[in-house]
Amino acid sequence: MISNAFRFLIGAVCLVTVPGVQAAPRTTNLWWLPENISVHGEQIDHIFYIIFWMCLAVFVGTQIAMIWFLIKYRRKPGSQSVYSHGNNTLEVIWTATPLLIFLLLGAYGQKVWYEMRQGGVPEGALVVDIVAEQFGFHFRYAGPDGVFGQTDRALMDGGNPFGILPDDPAGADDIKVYNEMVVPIGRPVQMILRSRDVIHSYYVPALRLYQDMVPGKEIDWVWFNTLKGANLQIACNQLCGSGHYKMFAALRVVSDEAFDKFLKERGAPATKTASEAGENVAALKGADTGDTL
Ligand SMILES: [Cu+2]
Repeated sequence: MISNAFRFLIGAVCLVTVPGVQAAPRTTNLWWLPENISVHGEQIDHIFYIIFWMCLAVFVGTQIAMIWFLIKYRRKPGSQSVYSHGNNTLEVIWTATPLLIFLLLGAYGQKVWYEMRQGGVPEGALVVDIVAEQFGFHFRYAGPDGVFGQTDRALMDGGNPFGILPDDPAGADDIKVYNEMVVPIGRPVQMILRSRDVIHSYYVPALRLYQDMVPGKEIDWVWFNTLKGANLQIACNQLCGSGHYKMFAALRVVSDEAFDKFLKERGAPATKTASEAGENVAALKGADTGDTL
C-alpha cells in the first residue's frame, strides 16, 4: 500500500518538474513585494509602508519596554510588590491613540480605493473583455470598428466563451485571444471581468490588482494604468477546481507599436474607426512586414 507521505512526495515532485503547469517563478525581489508597475500601486505601496513602519515601531517599542520591565522589576531580596488598580488617564490615552490611527488609515485607504474603483474609468481607456473559465482566460478586444459585439450570458459555451450574439455585425471583427493579454504602456485599461462557470480571479501582484470574477456578474469598474513595460503573469487566485494550479495567462505591457503589431497579427488595429482601419490594413498590406518593435 502506498503511504500518504509517498503520494505527497510524488505529487510535489510532479508539480515542480512537469513543465508548463506551474506558475512562473519570481526572479526579482524574492523576499519583498514584486516591483510595482502600476499608477495605483504607488499609492497602495505607500499605505503598505505606513502600516509596515508603524507596526515595526510598535513591535520594537513594546519588546524593549517588556525586556526593560523584566530586568528592572525582577525579583530582588527585600523588594516590595506594588499593587495597581488601573489608571483611567492611561486607559483613555492608549485606547484613543490607536482608534485615531485606525480612523486616519481608514480614511486614507478609502480615498485611494475611491480613485481606483469608484471614481470612474478615465476617458480613452482601452477596453478589454475578459472571461475566465476552468482553467484559462479569454481576452477580447473590439475590432477595427471599435465596437464590441453584444453578448448574452445564456450563449456562453466552450465555442463562444464570450457569449457573442451571432447576428450582431459588430462582433464579427472582435479580436479574441486565449491566455495572453497585451496592453500598451501608459494607457488606462478598463477590464470587463466575467466568469463562465465558477468564481475565478484576476490577480497581478505587480499591478497591485486583485479582483474576483463572479459568474452572472459583469464587473466593469476595474481599471489600471501602467508605468513601464513588463512581462507578467495573470494568476487565478481562487481555488476554482482541480486544474486551478495551471490557470494563468501572460500579461505583456508593451510599446504602442508592439501593441498595434499584436492587434494586427490577430485581427486589425482596434482603436481606429472602420474607415481609418481600412486604410491602415491596406497600408500594412503594402508595407514591409519586418519587425517594427
Ligand atoms: Cu480559476
